[in-house]
Amino acid sequence: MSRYYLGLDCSTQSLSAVLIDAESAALVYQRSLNYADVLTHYGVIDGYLPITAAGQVHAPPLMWVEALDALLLAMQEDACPLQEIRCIAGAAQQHGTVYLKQQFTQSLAKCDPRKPLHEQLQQSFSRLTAPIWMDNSTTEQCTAFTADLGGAEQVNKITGSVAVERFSGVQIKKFAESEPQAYTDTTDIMLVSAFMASLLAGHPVTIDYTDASGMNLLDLHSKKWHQPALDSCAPDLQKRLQPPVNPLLLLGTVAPYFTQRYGLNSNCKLLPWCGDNPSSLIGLGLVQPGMSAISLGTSDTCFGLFQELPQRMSPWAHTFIAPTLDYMSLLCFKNGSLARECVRQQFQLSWQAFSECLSATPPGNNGAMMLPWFDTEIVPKVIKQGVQRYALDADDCSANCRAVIEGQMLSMSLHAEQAGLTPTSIRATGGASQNQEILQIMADVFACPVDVIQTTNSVALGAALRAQFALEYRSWDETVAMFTAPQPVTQRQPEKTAVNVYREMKQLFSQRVADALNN
Ligand code: ADP
Ligand code: XUL
Repeated sequence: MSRYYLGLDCSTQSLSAVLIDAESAALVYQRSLNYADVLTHYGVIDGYLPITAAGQVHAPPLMWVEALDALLLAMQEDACPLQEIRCIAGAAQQHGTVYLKQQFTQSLAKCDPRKPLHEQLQQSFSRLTAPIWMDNSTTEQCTAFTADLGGAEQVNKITGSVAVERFSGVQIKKFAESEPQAYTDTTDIMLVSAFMASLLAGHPVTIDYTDASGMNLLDLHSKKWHQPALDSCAPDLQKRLQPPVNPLLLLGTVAPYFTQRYGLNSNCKLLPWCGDNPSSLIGLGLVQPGMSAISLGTSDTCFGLFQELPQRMSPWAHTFIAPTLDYMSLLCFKNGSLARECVRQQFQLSWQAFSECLSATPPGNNGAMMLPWFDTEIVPKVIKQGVQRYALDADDCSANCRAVIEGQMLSMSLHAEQAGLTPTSIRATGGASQNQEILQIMADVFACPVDVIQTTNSVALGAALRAQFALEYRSWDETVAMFTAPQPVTQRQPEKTAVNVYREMKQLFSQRVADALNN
């Protein structure tokens, strides 16, 4: 019997697949499909719709449906061995909510494999767009929710995070308050992860523990919905969510639509989908406490696994249940790739030229510094966007390239430290982790070695490894070992002089962040 496992990643900008063969320990296939490039008719830029109201960032869920068909078609055309796949797992951008009518369940159950899925699901939505993690339009709801639950510390202690705008509970609250009739018409509310899993299963699948912990609604201690949190957000919310599921519990087999249309095996098993960051933890091999990872994607994230819930939760970190059923701590910085892209585009540089600018400038940037708030920021909380420059000419190409990267790394290091994450080694991933000059600055600022693993798509790889774990019953260490060994050639070591420069610079940076936030 084959030992092929497929991992899918429905991220902000693209849907990706990674296929592994556990027999030969080989990654046999990878493919990624960018929504803005391939599904142009949805009109998304960077994966979301043009912004029509302050802070409101939405994406059309039908686009993710169509992307799934497009990806499977591409895989079929590439002669990917779909028939051989034993189990599929997936992961998706966290926090985004999809609002469905009763019709969804019926339409899914009777999907005709001769017609594309999105044509058959058009009438399924009680809300045509889904707020995604970049949405920060719910400050008012956060305030009311926090008061209902007895204060920020209490919310953090129970749900693993203080109330945050992008988390699903307050997003649901805003919808229920502003569109009560549409909320009444909603029978199921899913996260992007559960929505995608439902498509593959052919019936509604509930939210898994890992992604449920990104909603401010789950009691992390009992792994059950926290009733006062549900009650604060919307009436009869429990009915629309169903109890959260263990991410390692098999869901059954793939729906006939996919076996008939793409030749997937009718015995192919399915797992619930996770949040992308929890999945990346596995894809990076972080199955033991101690190591940390930094993902340089649309958002930049910094995270690590631990076994016990901390006594005191940091206000910066989000604590999620990990796919191993341990815990993970995560800090999310919104000004990630999009901020780097702003500088690159301002000076019309290729990534190669951007890297050359980094090489041409010294650590510390001759005293220039940037707070890279091209957009509003999550960590630290910046509600009004605005890049701050110190001793930095806005037209100086090289200095701005270095300043944006140094600003990002200093901020990550500073806030990770405050949340108890002081890595002794880092595994880097995400689109920008292929950039060696960026990784060198990371190693110097954090004063520890930085490794990169073979695939840039640790989220999809993590999903494939979860699928393998669920069917093969090996230990986590054994499951991840073959696929997550770092590449020795790409290891970046911290350089002593640069480390000293950044140690001093961090203090000044910290002061400037505090001053900027007070103004
Ligand atoms: P997400 O999964 O969040 O959609 P990715 O992890 O796929 O994002 O990262 C995509 C980003 O990677 C692009 O927006 C681009 O800015 C960045 N990227 C690609 N190549 C490089 C490079 N050589 N240097 C820096 N950034 C890069
Ligand atoms: C994490 C977060 C993002 C999204 C998109 O809290 O909001 O990392 O998961 O990748």
